[in-house]
Amino acid sequence: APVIRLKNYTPPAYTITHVDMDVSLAAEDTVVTTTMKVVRQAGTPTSAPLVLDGDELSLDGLWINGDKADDANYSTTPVELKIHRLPETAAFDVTIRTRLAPVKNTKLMGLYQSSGVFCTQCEAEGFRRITYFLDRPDVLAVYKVRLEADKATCPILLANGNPGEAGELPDGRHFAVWHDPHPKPSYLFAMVGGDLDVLSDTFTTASGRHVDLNIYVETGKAAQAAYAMDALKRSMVWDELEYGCEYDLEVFNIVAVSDFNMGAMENKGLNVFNDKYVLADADLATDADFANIEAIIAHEYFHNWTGNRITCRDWFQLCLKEGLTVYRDQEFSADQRSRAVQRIQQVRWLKSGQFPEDAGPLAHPVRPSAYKEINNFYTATVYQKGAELVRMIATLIGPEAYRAGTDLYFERHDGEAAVVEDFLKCFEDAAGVDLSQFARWYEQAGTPNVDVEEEWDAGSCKYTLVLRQHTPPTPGQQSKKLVPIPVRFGLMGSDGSDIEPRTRSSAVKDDVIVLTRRETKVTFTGLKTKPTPSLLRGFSAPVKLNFAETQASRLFRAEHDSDLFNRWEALDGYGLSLLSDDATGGSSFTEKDREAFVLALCKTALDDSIEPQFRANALSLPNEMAVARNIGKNVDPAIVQQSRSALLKSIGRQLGKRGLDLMTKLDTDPNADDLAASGERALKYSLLPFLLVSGVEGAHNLAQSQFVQAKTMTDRMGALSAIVHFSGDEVMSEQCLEAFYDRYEDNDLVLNTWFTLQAMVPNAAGLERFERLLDHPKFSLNNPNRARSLLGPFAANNPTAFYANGAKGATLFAQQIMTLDDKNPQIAARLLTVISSYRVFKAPISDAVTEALRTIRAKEPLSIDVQEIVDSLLS
Ligand code: DPP
Ligand code: ZN
Repeated sequence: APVIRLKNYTPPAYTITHVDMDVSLAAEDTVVTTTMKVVRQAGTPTSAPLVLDGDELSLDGLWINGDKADDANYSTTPVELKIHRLPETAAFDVTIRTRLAPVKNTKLMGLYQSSGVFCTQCEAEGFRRITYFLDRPDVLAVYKVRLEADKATCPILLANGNPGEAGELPDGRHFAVWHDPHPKPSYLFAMVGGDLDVLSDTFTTASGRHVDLNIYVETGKAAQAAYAMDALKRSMVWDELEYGCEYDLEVFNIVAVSDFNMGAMENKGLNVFNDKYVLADADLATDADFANIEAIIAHEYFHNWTGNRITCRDWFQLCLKEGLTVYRDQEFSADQRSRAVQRIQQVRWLKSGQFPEDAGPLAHPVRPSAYKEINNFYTATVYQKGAELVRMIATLIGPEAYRAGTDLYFERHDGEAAVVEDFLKCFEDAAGVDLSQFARWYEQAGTPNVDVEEEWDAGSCKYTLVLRQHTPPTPGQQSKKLVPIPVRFGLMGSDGSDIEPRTRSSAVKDDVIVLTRRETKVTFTGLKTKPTPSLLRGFSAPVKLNFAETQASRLFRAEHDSDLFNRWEALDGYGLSLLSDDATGGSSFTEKDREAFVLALCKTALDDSIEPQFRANALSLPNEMAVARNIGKNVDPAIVQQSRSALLKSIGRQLGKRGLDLMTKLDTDPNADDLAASGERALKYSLLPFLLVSGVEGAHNLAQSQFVQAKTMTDRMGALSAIVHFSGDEVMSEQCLEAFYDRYEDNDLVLNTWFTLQAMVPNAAGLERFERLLDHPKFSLNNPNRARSLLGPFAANNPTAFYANGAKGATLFAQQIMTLDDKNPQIAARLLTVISSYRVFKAPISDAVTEALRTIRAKEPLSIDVQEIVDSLLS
């Protein structure tokens, strides 16, 4: 497969300004007739052929300016339609008729059916599976779409934009016309036809525009869309207030489908969602599910301006819309919920998903420079690190200049397909700063390290911080340049309060030290005693901070830091070092250090003056994979697990009856969108595992009664998960799993969580269970959510089971990936990336994975998607 390179970008020779589609929907034989107005671009000779993209299409007719094309004038290959002789006029019409079988489309790209509902997914390159087209994001057209279908099975017919004419047709068919006035790239095209229920509402924009809001769901489930609707309205208000962005059509439609490759898709005026991110009520969804729904509804809505009104010139610029939109949804969630807790969760995700990517064989810059299959680049790096880059810009220039920069971006580039440079230029112009060094963050892969040393001169009362940056090499990028790193900081006095820092250093602006050089030295004066530094507050840059701080100082910060994020970070970092030291037989921690950590953690857990959701996060110790990656090489998963269990037990014993009492006290309101109640539930179920593993008297009974009397899914899942993983009582575990299954057997979304929970059962028993679940009648590779629910967590986060029995799990996993590759290569490739840290494990284990990867590589045919990932993982 060819490698596509950023440096080879050329503007299109022709563009398409108008598209008029007529689609007659049928499962086996959909007919699509598309008339496009083609415009020859300046400099293109009239002899230049028009080359349109296509993928698995069957061409059924071709007309130029309404005349049937002569066979000699065009040719097709599996990936294109080339029209040789064209009218000499600057603009002309091309009409193409294609025939599709949506029911056979297992790749879920283009037009397909999900539980009988016709729907589309066109990002990145799915539109070319519907018609031949200039399927690239820098070709923007106005679309009119006429849909027709059988009225009984498809009473609802939707496309982008505003609704137009609709009516009856003979033979029980009907039609609907949709018109989208905003020019858009083809990846934002969408259409839907099916029998769906709807939850409707309205919204009035700041300037008084009336908007109809509709969320379409499987019949009988409209009530489950209520929280999504509420989140949508809050998103619309927030975007007006925070970014001055108003909605721009008469309707905003969302359709939830059960088979979907991504989380959701921001098609103009017609978002299509994985139903996992729409459907919820207290009995069916956990508090975490609600939070995800809120974030993803907001994310897709925010794309209306950052992605749709201003789109990307080419797919290398994906971060331009995704990094910015993730940052926007993160800030939205922070405003709706607890900012500190949101930040903790974002950083957890960054460190567990993006840092490993940046440190391993799949490392790539936020703006990659080459790819084979663009679907492989919807990554944590493009999304999460991309968001961190926008956050750093906001930190470096301040909130007012940041807002001025985004205002300028919307004003200057509305209606355009832009590049990262355009975006940065807006902040340069608005803030009067030079971001040329900052631009390196977009080009350079790898997580920068910041090594910190401190010096205290008691005689002159001077305290100096020395910060040095270096970025380790990544595949294909050996030497790294210096990047600007904003380190938000504070100096803490001996009573724990912040001291006003006094320095003449030009690297310091307010509470941020900006590292632009290899080494930055900052001296603070006027201090009576040596301060305790709190560095990288709020995780102000996506870097790895190495500071040889004493354990005592860490605990001091955990207790007193005015930055709540850093209080969490201090505990988390302590736990990670302690577990890594234990698992490698190290001697950095004394028994006293260990006790001190256990005491500090319990104190935090039991401290009613701190918000419960924060305490829950503090109690969630680094998982086995985090410890394994931190150790970095030669890891034995069994030993990591033993260390972790031992620590869990110590903490549980220390919590003891006080932990149990606290749990009992946290008897919360079942109202799922009450944030205070959800915080209390989070704390409650983060305590339970400790109490169970350490055998605190009464914990076993409490777990069981919590499960039986559960008032919400959070209660039910919290109790079930603790019972299965920590009670050691197999009989009770099986009974509860069965009861859960009986109750939710017919609810696919809930059943996914039942698979996920069991995919995390450790050791050989977990491997056996995994094998049994692969054969379970409800397991299927056809539904992406179901495939992910079992394969993902097993391969990503359950090392003792995955690598048990000579890494048999790796072999089983490889077989599933190969089967999936024939159906849905995009999902197969994505699932495969979760094992990218396999090389941290000791040789027999990593060798077995290499073997499994070679087996996949030898498969024929093998999709480009999977091939590209396997090649990287093996390199
Ligand atoms: N739908 C995906 C997202 O919103 C890709 N654009 O991130
Ligand atoms: Zn997005």
